[in-house]
Amino acid sequence: MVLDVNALARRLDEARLSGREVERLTLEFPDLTLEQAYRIMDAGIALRRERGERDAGLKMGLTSEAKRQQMGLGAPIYGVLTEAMRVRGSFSMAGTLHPKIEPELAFHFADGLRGGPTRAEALAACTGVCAALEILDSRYRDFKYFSLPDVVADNASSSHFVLADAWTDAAGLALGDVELAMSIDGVVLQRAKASAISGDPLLSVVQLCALLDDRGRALPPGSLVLAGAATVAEPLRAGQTVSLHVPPLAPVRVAITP
Ligand code: OOG
Ligand code: MG
Repeated sequence: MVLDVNALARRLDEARLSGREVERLTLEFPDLTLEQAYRIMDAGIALRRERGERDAGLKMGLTSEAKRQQMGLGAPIYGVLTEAMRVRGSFSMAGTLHPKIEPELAFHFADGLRGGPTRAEALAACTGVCAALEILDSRYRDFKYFSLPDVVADNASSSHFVLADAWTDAAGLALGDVELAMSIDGVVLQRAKASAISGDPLLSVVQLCALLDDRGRALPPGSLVLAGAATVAEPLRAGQTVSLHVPPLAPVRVAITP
């Protein structure tokens, strides 16, 4: 069977826009490679750009052991974030399929990053860090995909993200030691040190640059980067308030509406 990258990107895009799940692509294309999956992701993002969505940055996925075990997948991947995915204050469940939420850190890079930076180079280029919540959703039936190419083609389950109101200079922080505590309705359900993310969340940025470089790409100026969840994701329900505390960073909170 011939792999039509644009047709598969449209299939996933329509699933997202219509709120109707589809079967994972590897049922039809068992030999789908990771690079083909990234090309499906690129084509899906191109559709969103054609509709006027502007790039916000990139996200790393599966950078913590907790997430790799939750999803049964073995290696870090990346996805693309657009400004249309940014949520402020409240998030509506309308049109979602099976959203989940997870605790993250976001980094900002005013000048971008090229090639394969070291941790020190990534830190020097970093123009701020903040607490972030990522809302995931999968276009696949029951949020099951079983393979890295499936999840990559679906833009690494990206749906939305929420950032804290204030950025902090990363240089003064022991980044691996900060603690992330994610609460739903005031009860802490997930807690981990930031070192759960790639050993150090800036190393997740280093890994992202390597993945981009492998594909002849770089981190564009003005990008934000989600470093990947520190813990497993929690299912979302209307009426919940989700907050993430990562002292000494500013906290982030989102109210979930029907
Ligand atoms: C894949 C996306 C993983 C993370 O932070 O690890 C991710 C998924 O869980 O469906 O965003
Ligand atoms: Mg994530």
